[in-house]
Amino acid sequence: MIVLHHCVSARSLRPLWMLEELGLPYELRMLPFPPRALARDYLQENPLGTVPLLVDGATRMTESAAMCQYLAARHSAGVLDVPVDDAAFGAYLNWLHMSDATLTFPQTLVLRYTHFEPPERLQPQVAADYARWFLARLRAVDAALHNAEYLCAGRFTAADVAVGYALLLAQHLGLSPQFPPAVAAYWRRLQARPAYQRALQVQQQAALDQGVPTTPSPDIRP
Ligand SMILES: N[C@@H](CCC(=O)N[C@@H](CS)C(=O)NCC(=O)O)C(=O)O
Repeated sequence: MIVLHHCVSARSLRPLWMLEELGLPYELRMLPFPPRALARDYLQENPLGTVPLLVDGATRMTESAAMCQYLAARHSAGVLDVPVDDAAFGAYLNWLHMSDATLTFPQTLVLRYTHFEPPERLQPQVAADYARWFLARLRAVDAALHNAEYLCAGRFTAADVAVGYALLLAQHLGLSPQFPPAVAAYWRRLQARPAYQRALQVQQQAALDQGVPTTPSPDIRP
């Protein structure tokens, strides 16, 4: 049984959404955010203190985009993955990596320097610069969607889940009104997917059942 350690609407939503897309059995272990401070025992499971942590037998993973690739390749050959001999394989990997390295990363600086640091360490200029950085990087997503419904391979893949989470985070940060029209329409398409909606419901119910706050992690103000 796959075990996923998760905080509400943190990056661990990527593998949760994938698990729902694939209809796989899994156990969801909810943590308060940030686990590093509020669930110290979790450091024994993952010394980084971050979510997600995905455990599948002897496999332990701590990178959300890699989990999307792993689950797609191992559990949905030809459905949500793109095989190595497909012409879109390189684009698929590029989107998966871009989802976190280029699209989520600058937003974590916005979050940190707008909300998470103590008042004397807040950095409005850093936050504004990295919000602009993120919106500029969205141009690649916008260009890919001008003549396509999804990012690559002419169909919905794990890359759309990974990039979709970056759009959810942007929505929490108040950046979604600045999405270009094609990105806004794509984000609406992704949110309409039954598996995405199930993932949101499942995390809400699991948080209630496990006594963890239901506030989305990006909205928490320490
Ligand atoms: N690159 C990693 C980043 C993991 C990460 O930083 N997760 C955040 C939540 S979105 C976290 O756990 N932060 C808590 C902390 O840094 O203590 C991934 O994509 O999974």
